[in-house]
Amino acid sequence: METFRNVCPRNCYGTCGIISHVENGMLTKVTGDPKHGFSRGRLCAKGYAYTQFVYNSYRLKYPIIQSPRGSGNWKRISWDDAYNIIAEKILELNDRYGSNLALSYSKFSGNIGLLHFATEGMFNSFGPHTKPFGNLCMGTGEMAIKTSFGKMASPVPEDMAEAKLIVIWGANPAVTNIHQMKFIYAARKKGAKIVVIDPVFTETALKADLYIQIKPGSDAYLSFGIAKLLLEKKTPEHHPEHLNGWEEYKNFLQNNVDMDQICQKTGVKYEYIEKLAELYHNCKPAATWSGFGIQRNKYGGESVEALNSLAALSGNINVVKGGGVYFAHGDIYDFPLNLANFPEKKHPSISQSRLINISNFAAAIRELKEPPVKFLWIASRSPLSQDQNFKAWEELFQEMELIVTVDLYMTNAAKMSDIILPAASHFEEEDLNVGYWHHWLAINEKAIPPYFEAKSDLQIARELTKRLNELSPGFSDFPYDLEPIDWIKKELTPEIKKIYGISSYKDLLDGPRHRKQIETVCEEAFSFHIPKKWNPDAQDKKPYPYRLLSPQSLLKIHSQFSNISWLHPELEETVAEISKKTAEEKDIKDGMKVRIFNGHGTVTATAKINAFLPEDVILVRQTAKNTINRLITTRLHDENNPESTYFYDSFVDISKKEGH
Ligand SMILES: Nc1nc2c(c(=O)[nH]1)N[C@H]1C(S)=C(S)[C@@H](COP(=O)(O)OP(=O)(O)OC[C@H]3O[C@@H](n4cnc5c(=O)[nH]c(N)nc54)[C@H](O)[C@@H]3O)O[C@H]1N2
Ligand SMILES: Nc1nc2c(c(=O)[nH]1)N[C@H]1C(S)=C(S)[C@@H](COP(=O)(O)OP(=O)(O)OC[C@H]3O[C@@H](n4cnc5c(=O)[nH]c(N)nc54)[C@H](O)[C@@H]3O)O[C@H]1N2
Ligand code: SF4
Ligand SMILES: [Mo]
Repeated sequence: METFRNVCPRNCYGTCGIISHVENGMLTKVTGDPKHGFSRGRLCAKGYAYTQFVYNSYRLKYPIIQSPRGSGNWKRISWDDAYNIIAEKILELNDRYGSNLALSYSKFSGNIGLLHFATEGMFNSFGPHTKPFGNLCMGTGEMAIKTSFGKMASPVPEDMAEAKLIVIWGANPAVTNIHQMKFIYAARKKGAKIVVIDPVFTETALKADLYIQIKPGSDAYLSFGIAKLLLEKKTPEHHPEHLNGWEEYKNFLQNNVDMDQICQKTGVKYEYIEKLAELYHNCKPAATWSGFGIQRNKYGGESVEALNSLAALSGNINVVKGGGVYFAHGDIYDFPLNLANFPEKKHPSISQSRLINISNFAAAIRELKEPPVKFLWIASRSPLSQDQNFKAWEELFQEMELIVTVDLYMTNAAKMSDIILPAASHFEEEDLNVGYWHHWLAINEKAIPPYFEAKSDLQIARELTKRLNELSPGFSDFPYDLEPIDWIKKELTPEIKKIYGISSYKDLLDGPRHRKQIETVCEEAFSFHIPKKWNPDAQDKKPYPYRLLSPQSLLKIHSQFSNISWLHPELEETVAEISKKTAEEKDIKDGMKVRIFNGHGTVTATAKINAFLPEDVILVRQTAKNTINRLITTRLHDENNPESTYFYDSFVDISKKEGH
């Protein structure tokens, strides 16, 4: 039996260290890496199910092609044939339009290892193309953190154990970040108070000392209310006059913030706001956790900025271990990211790629002319379960001349592709991983041979660019001779080695390494911001009566893991949680089949009455198949802004299904 070090590369707070146990080339067991200081030898249930994720009858084994598109009439082809068909189409489009602007890709977070930027690197090596930008998950919060602090930084999450107050705004770590719970419990053991602010009474709320049910999108109001009460206490420490923007912020709190309006806007009783102000006043250090949930609506940026200001006013800007604003950090940007930043090949007349906002990808691509996009590559992405605006996607698919999906499993989008290439799992390839929550760097070793004919995204990029160059010399300047380990070494520059205290990648084979110098925020660079448009009297227009909240679920990462029978022994059904009042008004009983609908379509679900749910909220967890995202279409404020998608700003109606 041999063991290897792996890293869970899912888009998850954990980025856990894994020890894989291998016998005769087979992965027989996975355990947590005890040397990983955040996950500390543990995985979540999904992590422990990795053997079934790797060896699974639903996993894609060979390149396949279907004709006609969407028919399900799949045929196995060789890698050689797949590369030829793809390369010929790329070259033909280049001939037709005189550039590669007709080529685009949709890639997001299936595997967030550094070598998975091979897709971006491959497209850059073609020269100007049509390129997504932004981050549909945390773009809004990232911008807000940078606005307040001048940079992205987030404290060491293990230090949360030292906080005396932990206020979790719109995160549900008992589901989405289970390892963090041990640091939260450790803090509580030492006397810390835990507060959860969420419209939904979540699994995390259940563990809290104080749960505050807030109206979605109103976190900025609540934090201004708390700040106003702190200001009125007149303790000198709550008058940080030395911080940028203080006077304006103070005047705003004094003159524009009305506590009755705050209670009305947030749905939170005055006594609870007072209680929160007391806690922020008395307990230091205080950890303010800006969850990703608060920034999935159009007030998200303002909410995150307002929480940053509250942390500053309460004297909690990262000065004491355990305190500060927790959101996510940008450690990854310290790496050269040689694949993501692979220089774009020069084109004689086109200076750069066309940029498309990932939060409006399908609709924006469809509007492009001269040339239109005709070739789509989908990798690490499940748009027809995770994105919004399905109608635009479905129309986009019609307009493409070739769609290639690289994935481990048959996703909804893969079903609409012409060619599917089977992707390797992280046990079958090398990689280098940094997370966005904790500050550990880890190497991912190749532990087992690829499953049937699966290949890593990097291997595919190497082989396809090579084929392109054979057919059209000089088409791509991708260095296809470089092996994965070469790319790993290239990431470990002298500065990176210093930051992590290593001398070579080999040190990582002994265990993950923690960053030596943690990027911190400082008071000098901080500035208070007040909302640009402040109009508490304004009423939000609701095109349909219920707000649809569709957060993450425990036993999946977005659309992934739904085929793992250890986790999902039965076919996943879509469950719509509704309030008692909604149930009465619509004459819906527990377990009944219901229709949830809006102008974008209808999704059927099974009703579940949730006695704690706000009356105007319907809660549906994401499912891979009968996906609720069909009902989600949100607008961007501004095409050029890398804001997240406002998944939680969608409105629906509900009725019982005929026959009930
Ligand atoms: N098990 C599991 N873990 C995951 C994932 C997964 O799919 N499954 N996904 C990973 C990824 S990519 C991400 S981005 C993270 C996300 O994980 P979290 O940061 O926990 O974010 P969400 O699950 O989107 O939402 C958290 C909570 O925000 C609440 N919420 C919604 N709107 C508001 C609001 O306006 N104000 C407040 N205060 N609360 C609100 C929701 O009810 C929800 O309970 O989880 C990661 N971890
Ligand atoms: N309604 C609603 N929708 C949401 C959200 C929400 O809260 N509510 N959350 C949003 C958020 S926070 C996020 S992060 C996005 C996630 O959106 P996606 O990144 O599209 O999510 P996944 O479902 O994880 O899909 C990733 C795909 O990559 C594949 N994959 C895994 N590893 C590899 C690999 O090595 N190579 C290749 N080529 N493919 C691989 C997986 O099998 C899977 O099909 O979803 C968003 N969508
Ligand atoms: S899904 Fe998240 S918590 Fe589970 S093993 Fe992977 S990184 Fe760790
Ligand atoms: Mo995400």
